[in-house]
Amino acid sequence: MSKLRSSEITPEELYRSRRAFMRQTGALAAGALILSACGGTTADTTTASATTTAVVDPPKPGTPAEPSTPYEAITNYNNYYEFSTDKEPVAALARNFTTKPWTVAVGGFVAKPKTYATEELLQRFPVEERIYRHRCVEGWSMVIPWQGFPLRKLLAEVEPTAQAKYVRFTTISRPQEMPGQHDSYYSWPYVDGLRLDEAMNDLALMVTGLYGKPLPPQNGAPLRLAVPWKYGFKSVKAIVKIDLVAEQPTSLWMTASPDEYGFYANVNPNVPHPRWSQSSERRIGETSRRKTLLFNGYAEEVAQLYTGMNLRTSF
Ligand SMILES: Nc1nc2c(c(=O)[nH]1)N[C@H]1C(S)=C(S)[C@@H](COP(=O)(O)O)O[C@H]1N2
Ligand SMILES: [Mo]
Repeated sequence: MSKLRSSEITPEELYRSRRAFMRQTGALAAGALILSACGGTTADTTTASATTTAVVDPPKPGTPAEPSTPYEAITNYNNYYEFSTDKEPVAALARNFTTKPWTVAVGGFVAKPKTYATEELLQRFPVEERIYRHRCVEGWSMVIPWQGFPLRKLLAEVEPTAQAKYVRFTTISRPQEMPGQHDSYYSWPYVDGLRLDEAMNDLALMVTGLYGKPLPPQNGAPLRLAVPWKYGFKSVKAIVKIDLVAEQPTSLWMTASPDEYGFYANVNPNVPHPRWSQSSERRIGETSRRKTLLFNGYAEEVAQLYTGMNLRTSF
């Protein structure tokens, strides 16, 4: 993101992304000429949405439910710098990424450190569907039907001790399969973290699936985080290590660009990124921008975590 042009907000990029999006959803196959007429083509929302039911944030009375972003878009427009700093190539580059066998080691300040195989996690923690808004710091968003289990259940099982104040998530190091990890501009492996009470919030989800299918590699298989009230970069992919720590972790993004990315990264339309506004966003599949909501619309669930904090300065 620090190398990123503030691309998401230029009309040219908007056009290009919409073309790519339509190609992915098959809209172009139906005829490129509809491009100019397809402002928010409702056809965009009709694909592959077989399994959606439980909406985590039910629509307020009189408000239409937000349709889930098509599977094709969620799985072909990916930020995953281990593979590429461009979104479109990620799916192909990640296709043969080895996700089995896989273990995640949970340790640090815990009474019962444990290394779990993915299969064991799935056995121990019943998988739920959570349809979450996903807001990237670059200014685009999706609605994603994840499957997974609340992180709090996993943390409870290892029993954090009194010294544990933060949780640090680490992505796998595997440069032989992840070409982006040869780019020494970034401090691999990808790391990010949460305060312990944030991590214990019921919304924080360990994701194992998408649209009722196993999580594809480009979306962070076999295990990634979804923290829907924070910018997307907090939702770490391909997690192999979860450490309970005493000090606030320094994320890859804080290291790469400390003036632009902080630890909290709560979605906040009132605090601009140094290079662009955060007041609105482009929902993938829509043409006009929509207003970005404080805490990405999850204030009711999480605002109490930040009582007394200055949300303008604690980015
Ligand atoms: N390991 C890792 N996790 C990551 C990233 C990354 O580059 N590497 N990108 C983040 C960013 S910026 C976003 S917006 C989301 C994108 O998730 P998605 O591709 O499933 O939509 O993943 C986040 N998690
Ligand atoms: Mo992002």
